[in-house]
Amino acid sequence: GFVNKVITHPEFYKGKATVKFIEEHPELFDMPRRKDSGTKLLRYLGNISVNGNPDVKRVDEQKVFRAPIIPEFDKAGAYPEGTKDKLTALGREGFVDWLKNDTKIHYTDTTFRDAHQSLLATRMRTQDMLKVAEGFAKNHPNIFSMEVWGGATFDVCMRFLNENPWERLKLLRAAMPNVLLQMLFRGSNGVGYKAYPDNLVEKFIEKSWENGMDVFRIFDSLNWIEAMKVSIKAVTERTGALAEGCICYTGDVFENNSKYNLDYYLTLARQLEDEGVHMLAIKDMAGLLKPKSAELLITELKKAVDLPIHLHTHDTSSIQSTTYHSAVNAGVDVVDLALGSMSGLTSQPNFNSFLHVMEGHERAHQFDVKSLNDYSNYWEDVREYYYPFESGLKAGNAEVYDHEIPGGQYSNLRPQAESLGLGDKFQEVKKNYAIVNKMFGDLVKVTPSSKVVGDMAIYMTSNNLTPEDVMTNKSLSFPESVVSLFKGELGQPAGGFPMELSKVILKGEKPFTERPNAHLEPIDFDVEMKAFQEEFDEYCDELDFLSFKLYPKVFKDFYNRWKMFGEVMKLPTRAFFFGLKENEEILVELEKGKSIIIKFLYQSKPDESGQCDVYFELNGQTRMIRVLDQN
Ligand code: 3PY
Ligand code: ZN
Repeated sequence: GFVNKVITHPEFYKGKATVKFIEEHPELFDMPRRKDSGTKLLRYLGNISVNGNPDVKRVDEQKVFRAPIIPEFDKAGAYPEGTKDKLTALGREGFVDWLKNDTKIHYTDTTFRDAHQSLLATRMRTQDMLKVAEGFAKNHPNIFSMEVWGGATFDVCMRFLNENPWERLKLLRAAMPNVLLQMLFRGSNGVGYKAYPDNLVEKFIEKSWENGMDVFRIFDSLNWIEAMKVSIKAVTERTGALAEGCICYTGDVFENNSKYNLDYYLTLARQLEDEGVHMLAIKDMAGLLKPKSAELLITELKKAVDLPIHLHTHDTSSIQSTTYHSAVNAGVDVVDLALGSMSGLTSQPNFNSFLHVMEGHERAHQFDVKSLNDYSNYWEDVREYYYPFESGLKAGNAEVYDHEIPGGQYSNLRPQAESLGLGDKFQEVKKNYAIVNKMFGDLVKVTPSSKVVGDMAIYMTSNNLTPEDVMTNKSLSFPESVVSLFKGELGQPAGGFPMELSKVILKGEKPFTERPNAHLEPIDFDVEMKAFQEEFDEYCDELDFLSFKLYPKVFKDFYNRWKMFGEVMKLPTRAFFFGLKENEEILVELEKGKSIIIKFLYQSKPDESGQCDVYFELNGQTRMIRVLDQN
């Protein structure tokens, strides 16, 4: 039946099929949803074992893995009271008052989101988080929040991990019911890279709240408050969650001549307060905030607004714990840290070590550091499975103050440059990044505006272009993202776009200055949901529909792989990325209390048509899967 349909398909048979084959011919895999999950996983493992995981570009056959040790916790015990319970008990205003009046410094743990987004290309799988989520929430209920969702994770879950991001949220919520869960939200760009219709943004926020989200950190990639209003209002009016209005930090607050001076930040903060946010975040995505600047900025913000202040940075320069120390002295309320082995460099500063910085400080907050070290050790071992996604950065770099590349982008840029054959021109890419920023009028650079600057820097590097070439060479066709930015599709930067360059890039087309979302038709949820269910079968719910509306192509591919391969999120991480070795056996828990044992026996050499027979044992029964060898 099914497998036969595939292997006799002319494209597949001729050996032309690639991984894309599956995505382009979903009709071949049309079958009832409840078809044996074990068989689907065998199909996945057979494919990975023969052809490798297409997302893993480099396999180290010598790599030795250690078994991560899950720190102990009281499995039967109740969850101790945490910040989520406090929010429920006090309500939003009461909670905010409590936070403002508490003299202790509070911590957000970014290990489950920004840390792996910035160090491991966002590839951390839900399973590795879930193994320690309950224990962490029970052992460290005094954490302010766990950043677990949003940013790039939504896209990457579907695109590369074959996971449903909503399922991740629900599972983490269930495992950590006592502490606040936090997400990063790109304002009118949602968890994507472009503007979405307002009512989609609103619905997304509503559903995120219903499924467990407590704190929405809302920013705009050009710090354009206009573009944040819909999201802020959605959180304050449609949910019981905390709206954290977020200002992105760039340049240096001491530079009075820059448009990003102290006044700029204070004005934005007041505007956000007027919009009704519950907390204020300063998001230092590139790690540019120096200790003295933090002291000035936090001190003045505290005077300007009556909101708790949450500070976020990246440790690219390697000195950002000193910045936090200054910020704590200046009265910041919460800072973002990552567990030791997932911290540093383009990630957040080291949680475990920072607790030692705070030893003896009047604002110290007691945490069990020994236990946090156990969690750090767990992540140290887990991180090894993700070695293909390591950026290769080895030490802090002071050049960040020149190029201002955000942490998450910096760790990605070298692999991106390498994939375009610019591996030995990485220094030039960084220089061009700074040059492009100047040409563009000095922008706030954070997803998605940072991507545009990066695209242009790579474009100029690969074509050997100078700024003069850009202005004078009429035949250049600029990257699509650059044209879109200048059209106004990501909103308006402080001071507007440079006019001359704008004319060159838009080649006469007129830009607009109103909100990009204002041009987008609202979604008719009833009508479109129906069409969606018809296309993707009735099991796809409204959450899947939101995924589809945000990322149509990514969702479709994800859905087709899910039909083909089933619940791959249940596979152990090593097997998911690297397949199984001969005689290797894994236990896969399909649902609570229902596990299967899969053993890889062997694979035949490919026959004339390129097919391999891959033999497994599934719960002791021998099973064979035919896989086309694409090597
Ligand atoms: C994101 O938008 O994903 C970011 O982390 C920006 O810093
Ligand atoms: Zn960040």
